[in-house]
Amino acid sequence: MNKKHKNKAVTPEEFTKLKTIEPPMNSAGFSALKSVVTQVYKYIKPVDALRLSLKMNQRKGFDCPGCAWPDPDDERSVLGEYCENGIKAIAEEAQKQTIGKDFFSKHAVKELANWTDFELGKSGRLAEPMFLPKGATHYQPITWENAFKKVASHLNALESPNEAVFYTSGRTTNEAAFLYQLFVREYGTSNLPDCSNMCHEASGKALMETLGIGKGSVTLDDLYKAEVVMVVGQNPGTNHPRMLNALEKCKKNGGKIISINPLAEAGLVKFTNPQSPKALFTGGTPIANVFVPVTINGDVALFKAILLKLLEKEEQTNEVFDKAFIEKYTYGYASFISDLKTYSFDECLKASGVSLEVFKKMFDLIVNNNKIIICWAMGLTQHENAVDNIRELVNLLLLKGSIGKEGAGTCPVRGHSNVQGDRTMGIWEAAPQDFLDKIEAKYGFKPTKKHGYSVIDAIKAMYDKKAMVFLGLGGNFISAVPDTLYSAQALANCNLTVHVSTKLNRSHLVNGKEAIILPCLGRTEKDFQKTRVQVQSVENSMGIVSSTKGILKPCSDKLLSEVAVVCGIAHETLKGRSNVNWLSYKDDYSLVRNDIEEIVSGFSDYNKRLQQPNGFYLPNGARIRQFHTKTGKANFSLNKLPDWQLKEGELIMMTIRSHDQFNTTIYGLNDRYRGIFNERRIIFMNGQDMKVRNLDEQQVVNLKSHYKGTTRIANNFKVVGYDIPKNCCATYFPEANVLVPLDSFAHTAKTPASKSVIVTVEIAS
Ligand SMILES: Nc1nc2c(c(=O)[nH]1)N[C@H]1C(S)=C(S)[C@@H](COP(=O)(O)OP(=O)(O)OC[C@H]3O[C@@H](n4cnc5c(=O)[nH]c(N)nc54)[C@H](O)[C@@H]3O)O[C@H]1N2
Ligand SMILES: Nc1nc2c(c(=O)[nH]1)N[C@H]1C(S)=C(S)[C@@H](COP(=O)(O)OP(=O)(O)OC[C@H]3O[C@@H](n4cnc5c(=O)[nH]c(N)nc54)[C@H](O)[C@@H]3O)O[C@H]1N2
Ligand SMILES: [Mo]
Repeated sequence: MNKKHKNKAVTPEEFTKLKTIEPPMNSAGFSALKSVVTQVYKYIKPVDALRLSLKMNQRKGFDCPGCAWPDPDDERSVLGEYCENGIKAIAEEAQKQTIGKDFFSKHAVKELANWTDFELGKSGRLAEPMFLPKGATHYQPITWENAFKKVASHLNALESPNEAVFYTSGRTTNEAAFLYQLFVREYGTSNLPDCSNMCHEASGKALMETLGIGKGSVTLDDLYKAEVVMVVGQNPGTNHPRMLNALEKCKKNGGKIISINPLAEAGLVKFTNPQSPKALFTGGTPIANVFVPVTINGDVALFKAILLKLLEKEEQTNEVFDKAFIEKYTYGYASFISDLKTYSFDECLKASGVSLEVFKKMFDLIVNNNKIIICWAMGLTQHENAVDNIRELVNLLLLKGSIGKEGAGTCPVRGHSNVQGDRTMGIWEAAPQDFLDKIEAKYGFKPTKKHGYSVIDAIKAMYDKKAMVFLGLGGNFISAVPDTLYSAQALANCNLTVHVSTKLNRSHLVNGKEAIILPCLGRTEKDFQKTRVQVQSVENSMGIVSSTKGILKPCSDKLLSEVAVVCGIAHETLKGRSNVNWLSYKDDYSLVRNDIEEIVSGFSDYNKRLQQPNGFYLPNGARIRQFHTKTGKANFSLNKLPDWQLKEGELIMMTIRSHDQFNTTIYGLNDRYRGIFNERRIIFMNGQDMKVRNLDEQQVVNLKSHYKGTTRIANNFKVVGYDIPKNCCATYFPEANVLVPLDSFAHTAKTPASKSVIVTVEIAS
């Protein structure tokens, strides 16, 4: 048992007063508009709200700081290319209330640690740099200059640069990300863990190996033209609402949508486009033609069942596979087929938890069409066999020749608005050698070849005191990572923890011996530097790079941009031994882009092309059937059925997002589309599973996770009966992260398996 790490303040356990209703089956529409208005007026002035929504995701506007869904190249809605949750993201960032020295002198760190994430977020925008000295109870103000000196002196005091960890969250722009990784490499390490490690790392690994590029292959236009779109392990109604517009367009063009998910997520079942007044009154379009309620982690089994039936049909009719494509572009077909034949359809279907009737409906769409797109997100990537999940769906696309042609391909739907761009810029603990060689050629220092720590390795290193300084560029490390109590100890073991942030969060309160908060500008704010208001750039989920420029006056005059913070730390740390003129970049970001152009392929004429109204597409081999793999072809892969089994009394648990949160930022306590109000400490359970355990609605239970002989406990959750497959249950991230074992992660990708946690449920005494 993990008693050693018991620390209640890391995760407050109180209830807030749950109310439930039958989940509504449609999303967006009037309720979304109402929710937007309430959220916005809570925080910002109506005139700012209007200005922001008109500029959001518009050409020459700012990129929504929410998700990474792309903007249409052609018609952008005049109402603003926004969604309910995008508006919530900007309202959260653009709020006028600020917190600084008065707030921190009033509230001790220990007191704040007892606040919920919702309460922490509501307190306001961080307004000035703060420092927590060793042994102090309260944060106190520090000047920027002294803050940089403090960070530099800690970094320079380490025995090896590998004793420092440099985390990045995916909101960081290309310019800041490029400079940050350059600083870290010149400082001497490649310890660059990022939120991608917990997100689409498994997609990157699987796609690189099979198709030669770690990104998706489709464009928005492909989505409009697809015959079938499979949405697997993704909840777009909440997490990528503008994707529903694209799916709606696809359907209007005759396309069919399949949702593969343990939950009938509202946005996929019925959707009312808030940008279409007519739809508001008519009730809108149902999105999914077939809903396939797969069991948690039953996807490899389901895909194998599909592949087996496709093979059977192919052998009967000779019309199912795209043989010309397979012959010309792929590798490993014969061994793939002979491996597939070792599985039984009945066993695979049983393991997937899907009925034959639903399977047939889904299968008919797949077998009869050849332009197939598969979209996926965390429901596939956060399992131990996550890489297999994705390789298996690639097998399906390859058999159908559904890659590198119009209306077909891979669509891993990214999370943070620039998470894909950060990786392109070199935020990568395992960056390829040719990238490092280019850095050496340009800047004249030799970046270490040694791979650095990913998120899981960084936590272990800090726990074992092999890393002593933690710096986070954005994000909320302690709430995002698995195994909260172990990870809290890891951070507490550090000499210094530093966060560059816009909002107060738990990572500022679960700190090292000394701690610093560096407040920075958000996307919506004007970034005025010496030469002019600066433009920055981001890359969306479909590999399009575009500009972003804030429009509001910053909420405090003591904020610096992320670029300025990185340059400040780099200058102070590497003083006298740097080959880079760090301070020059912060006056004029176009200079950063000139450097990026030389180092990162696909960015020629960066400054010029950024001025194009829709930005520019990065090269994408898979999109044009050029597969840059070891074999030079698209590779079939052999994947096993996962071998986990539940013991008596155990359930498999996924940790998911509610409708009112952006990752660890909690906008509110409701999850409207699932009929949940005013509570986050809940566990969704199947009625039969409740019955055998004698559990009633709203019964208070404690959860225990079981992994390789170790038990982790999270107390006080209320049971909510829900339409979820038997033996499956769901809780919210980050409240349930205490239960996610640090050692349970995707093989080869190390994505924490936070969607397949094995738990037991016990009545609280
Ligand atoms: N408003 C808002 N937008 C966001 C975010 C946010 O928190 N709020 N987060 C952003 C980020 S960083 C990311 S990565 C994305 C996340 O976007 P999603 O991946 O949609 O987010 P999750 O809530 O984790 O949802 C996972 C979905 O997978 C399903 N699922 C879970 N396990 C399985 C499984 O084993 N098989 C299948 N087939 N399905 C499964 C769940 O029922 C759920 O519908 O959204 C981004 N956008
Ligand atoms: N159990 C479980 N755990 C998960 C997941 C899950 O599904 N289940 N999902 C995982 C995924 S997909 C992800 S991506 C991670 C997310 O992990 P993170 O990216 O680390 O977390 P966020 O909650 O997005 O970070 C929010 C904080 O970022 C700061 N911030 C916001 N905007 C800006 C900005 O413009 N600049 C700077 N410098 N700071 C800013 C604010 O201070 C805010 O408190 O969590 C992972 N953890
Ligand atoms: Mo993510």
